[in-house]
Amino acid sequence: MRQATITRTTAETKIEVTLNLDGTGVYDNKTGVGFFDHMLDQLARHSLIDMTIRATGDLHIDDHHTVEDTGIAIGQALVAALGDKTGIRRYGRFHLAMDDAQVASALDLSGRAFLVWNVDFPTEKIGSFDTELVREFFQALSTHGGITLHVDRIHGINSHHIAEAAFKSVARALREAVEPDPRMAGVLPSTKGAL
Ligand SMILES: [Mn+2]
Repeated sequence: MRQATITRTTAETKIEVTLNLDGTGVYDNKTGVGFFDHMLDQLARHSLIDMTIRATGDLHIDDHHTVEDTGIAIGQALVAALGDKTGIRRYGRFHLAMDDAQVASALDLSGRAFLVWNVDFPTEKIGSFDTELVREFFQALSTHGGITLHVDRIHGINSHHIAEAAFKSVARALREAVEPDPRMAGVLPSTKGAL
């Protein structure tokens, strides 16, 4: 079964993430940060990865540690659930339009963390949420998931739409990359012999 549970506890946060890569996009995400939950729900729904997340963080300081550490735990859970990556498509990409916003994502489950982030937000806040935390989340996901991740905002004028388009576009790219490739059953999609 391609599923995993990661529990990560620090002085700043306690996070539990359960993923099932072969799911249907069922989610139950509670981090105490409303907008972030809304984004995590998009990530699950559009990647078809079942996702249960519980986070208790130092929100009296701000949302930063909770968002970053959730990204770390999701990355670690992805690595655990993917195992040796035999038979997966490995690559994914998706241009996603949402109202005024268009975001393009391309990723490689390479084991090599690299984030290219070209997503600017017209506002510093979405409600009480700091827009700079969107990058923090994807940086943590890339680093701890061993993902080469490129995300580009093509255009957009509304910060909520841009953030949501980013999460949905990464979700669709991730769906493609983690999917079994029927032509690659039992084969590692690399000439190096390891991913
Ligand atoms: Mn929304």
